[in-house]
Amino acid sequence: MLVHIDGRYLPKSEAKVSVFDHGFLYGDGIFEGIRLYQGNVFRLEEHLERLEWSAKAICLELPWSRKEISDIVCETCRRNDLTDGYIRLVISRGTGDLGLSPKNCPKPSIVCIADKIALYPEALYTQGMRIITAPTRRISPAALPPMIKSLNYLNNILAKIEAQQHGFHECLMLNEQGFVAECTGDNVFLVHKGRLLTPASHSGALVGITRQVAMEIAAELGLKVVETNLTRYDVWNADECFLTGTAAEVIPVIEVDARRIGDGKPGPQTARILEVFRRKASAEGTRLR
Ligand code: PXG
Repeated sequence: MLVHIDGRYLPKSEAKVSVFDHGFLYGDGIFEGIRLYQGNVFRLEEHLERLEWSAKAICLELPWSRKEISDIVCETCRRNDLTDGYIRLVISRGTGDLGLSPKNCPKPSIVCIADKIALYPEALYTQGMRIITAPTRRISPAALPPMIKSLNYLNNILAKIEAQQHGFHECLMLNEQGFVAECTGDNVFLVHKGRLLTPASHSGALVGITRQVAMEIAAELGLKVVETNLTRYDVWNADECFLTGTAAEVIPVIEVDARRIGDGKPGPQTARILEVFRRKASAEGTRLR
C-alpha cells in the first residue's frame, strides 16, 4: 500500500507524520471519508466542497486548489490499483511547537490513504440493525459546529463506546435540547406516513453527503422530504428507520431503545432507497482512468 503524504507516495510502514503535528497534539485538522465504487470516486466534488467549508470554519487556508486535491485522491487510488474502497483524506494544521496556537504551524499537511473498508456485517443490510440512545449528547454547535468534519471525534467515540458496552454497533445521539441529532458516524432518517423525515442540518449533525443522496433519491421516488426537529418518541413510532453514511451506505434500523420499528423488519421505502443508492453508486462518479 502507498500513502500520499505532502507530495510523496510512501509505503505503509514509512507513512508517518511528526509527533509535533497539531493534528496529533490537538486534533487540529479536518478530514473526509470518501468511497470508490467500480473505479469511480463517489461524489468527489461534494466531499471536496465540504472539505473547503471545514477548512474555512477552522481558519485553515488550503494551499492546494480543489483540482490539486482531487488529483491527489485519484492518484492515490490508481497507485494502489483500487477499484473499490475507502479513501481517507486528512488535512492537519501541520507541524509546530508545543502550544495550541496555529500560528506556530507554518504549513498544513495533507495525507491520503486509500484502502479496503470493513462494513457492518452484510446480514445487517437485509435483517436490519438494532440501536440504542447514547447517554452522551452530541456536542453543541456553539462549542464546536458538528458540521465541521474535524479531527475531534471524542464526542462520537464516547457514544460509540457506550453503544458497544451494551452490545450494540451504533447509537442515536441527541443534541443539547434532547432532539435527535445523528448517530456516531451516520445520519438518521425516518419514514412516517409516506414522508421522509430527518433532523434539520442545524440540529447538531454533520451534513452528510450520503444524507444528501438519500434525500435526492426519496424525492425521485415521490416521497416528501422534511427536515425538522425529531424526538426519540418520533423515532420509536416511525414506520421505518435507516441510517446513512459513507461507510454505512444505507442501513435499515429495526429496533431503537428496545422499541420495534414498524413491523420489526427493514421497511419497503428503505429497501427502495438502498436499491437506488447502490445503482447510483455503481453508475456515477469521477473516473480514475
Ligand atoms: N455523521 C457523522 C458524525 C459522521 O462522521 C456522517 C454523519 C455521514 O456523512 P457522510 O458524508 O459520510 O454521508 C459521518 C461520516 C469512519 C468513517 O472511518 C466515518 C464517516 C464516514 C466514513 C468513514 O468511521 N462518518
